Amino acid sequence: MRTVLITGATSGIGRACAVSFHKAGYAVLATGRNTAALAELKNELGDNCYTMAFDVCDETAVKHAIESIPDEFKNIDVLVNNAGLALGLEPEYEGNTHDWSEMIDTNIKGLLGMTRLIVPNMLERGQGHIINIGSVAGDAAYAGGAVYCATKAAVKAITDGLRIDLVDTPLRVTLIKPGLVETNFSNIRFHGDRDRASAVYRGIEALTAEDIADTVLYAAQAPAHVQIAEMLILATRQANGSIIIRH
Ligand code: 8X3
Repeated sequence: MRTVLITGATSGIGRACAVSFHKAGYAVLATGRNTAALAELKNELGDNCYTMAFDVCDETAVKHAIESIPDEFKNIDVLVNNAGLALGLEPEYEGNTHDWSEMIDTNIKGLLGMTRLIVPNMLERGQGHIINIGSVAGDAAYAGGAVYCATKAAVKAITDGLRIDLVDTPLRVTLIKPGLVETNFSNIRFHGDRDRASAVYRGIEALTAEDIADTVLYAAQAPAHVQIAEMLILATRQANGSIIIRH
């Protein structure tokens, strides 16, 4: 049985990935900060699911959690670096520096920390796949998104760099770049302002978390000689991070 570790598995794309990979026969290591949501996921998936509560930004907690993974889940075949968030949509000159730090810490440093801890074991075993969740936001900046877009551009560079560093190994590295996905993403971005969050998805059929989980699973299940380097998945009435048609 293959094992997948998914960060940010308590909601949205991460949770949908946990459900999809489990259905596809993987043992799932689901991680996140929300212990109640992790317990609910464990309850839903049952066997072959192990949950670990930690914040990817907390280096010590992450290290401790990874060291304490039970033997049957220890050999991670697929790492899905999904944990990430957007905070705020203000012009850069009015942005909140705490929001910036949290995005940079989670989206960049958290992803790097997980990669640094998990990849050496994959290399020792001569197999593994790292799938990073980037964003259309990493392709070009959009109004009010400077720092979020920068973190996702960093995820693209970090993913490409890792692929270069691992090119002479059997390991594969994939970047998945979702566009407009209707999850809790905007609610978090707008600090719980539900009206503002729901307006983001009004008048357009947005992607679902399951749509993205399908692409992550597709990349993971491609034959060993096929490396899906990058996928950009947009809503049909979306052309990029800025051009979105709402009726
Ligand atoms: C999420 C997509 O376009 O809201 O990363 O930034 S977008």
